[in-house]
Amino acid sequence: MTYRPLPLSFERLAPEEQERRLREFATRMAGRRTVRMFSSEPVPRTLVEDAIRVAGTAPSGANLQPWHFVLIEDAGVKRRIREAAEAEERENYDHRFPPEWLRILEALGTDSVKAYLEIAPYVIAVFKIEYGVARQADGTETKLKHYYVNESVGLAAGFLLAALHLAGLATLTHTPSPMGFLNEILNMPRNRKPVMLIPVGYPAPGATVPDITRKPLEEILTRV
Ligand code: IYR
Repeated sequence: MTYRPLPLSFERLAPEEQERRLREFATRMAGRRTVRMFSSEPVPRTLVEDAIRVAGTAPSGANLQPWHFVLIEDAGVKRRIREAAEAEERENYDHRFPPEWLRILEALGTDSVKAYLEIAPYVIAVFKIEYGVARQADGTETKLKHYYVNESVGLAAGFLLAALHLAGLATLTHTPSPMGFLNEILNMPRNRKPVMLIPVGYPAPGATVPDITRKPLEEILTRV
């Protein structure tokens, strides 16, 4: 099978317009912060679904789109996820994290209490699809290899965070570890592995964030 070449739809911008658009996007993105204090104020589901549609436009290895998103709104499911995540995180903070990791987390003020998993109106569970499953005519199943799965899902998650931010919503990238419990609670098959949880909503009134800074361009860029 080969793809048919289509004429590229490409908008050539005037230089001033290039600068204008980038300045606006750069300013908006610089204002994005990870939020750990959420309000339970409802959010239109269509906004979040539209943002997930944006995530699905990310580039992926061989265009295999090895991602799946579970949009969790049900209070009972959110509670079960919170309980399971907190149980793992208690182990992490009390026994599994080495001292140097605990020190770096202490500066951020995180702990094993994950109330946002219940308070935020939505939690998006991001899964990677490690391999495809093709059913043969005789009923047997064969695995279809996926390529650059971690890179592809990371890109999709980045698109998702940017889209939600642009829509005026707060997000948090949360990675309870290990998170196999998500397959069980969300009834996902074995070839889908959880990558992260993203609570989505409005910030709680008076929410605070740590006074972190981003590395300046000169530190993150090498010119050759
Ligand atoms: N997953 C843990 C610990 C944690 C790890 C990193 I790296 C962070 O940037 C923040 C927290 C937790 O969610 O508490």
